[in-house]
Amino acid sequence: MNKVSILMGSDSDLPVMKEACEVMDEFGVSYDVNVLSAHRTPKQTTQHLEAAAKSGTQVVIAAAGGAAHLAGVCAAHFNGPVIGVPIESKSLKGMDSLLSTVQMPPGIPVATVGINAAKNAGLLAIKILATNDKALRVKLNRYMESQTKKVLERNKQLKKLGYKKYLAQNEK
Ligand code: RP5
Repeated sequence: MNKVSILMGSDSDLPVMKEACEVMDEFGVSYDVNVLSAHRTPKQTTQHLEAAAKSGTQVVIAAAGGAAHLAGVCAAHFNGPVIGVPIESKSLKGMDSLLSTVQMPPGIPVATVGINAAKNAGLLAIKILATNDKALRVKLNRYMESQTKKVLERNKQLKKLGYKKYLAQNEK
């Protein structure tokens, strides 16, 4: 049983979705990653979601671009939390993906992150799992602390160098 199942409508989404995989790797959470489409493989997508629910998968992350129905289809077939990642599209820069993922009808919620925000989708999945997993909560706290430290260190450097030197140093 994998705790998280990651789906994307096309392998062209993988360069973005690898960031969600990296979060799972970093936190040591089991996951599977699949190219399955709401439109091109409707039957296999449904079968996968039903099997995932039966096997005890707890969170689904679904990414698609354009007329992005994948996350909605996942939410229709999987009773656990579904996180939608709208993928940036060529013609409308992902606004089409964003609106078709986020604007779900009442009764079928999809927790939608920003356009191409696969890392946040991964972290949201970790946060959901951590509500019921103490070891994961500890890892999450460490992650948040290290993020805070990094920003404070940058602030210290900025104050020390002034903005011109700071920028010049980061351009190197
Ligand atoms: C969507 O159509 C996919 O999620 C992808 O973002 C988009 C384009 O797919 P490809 O034509 O690159 O396979 O279903």
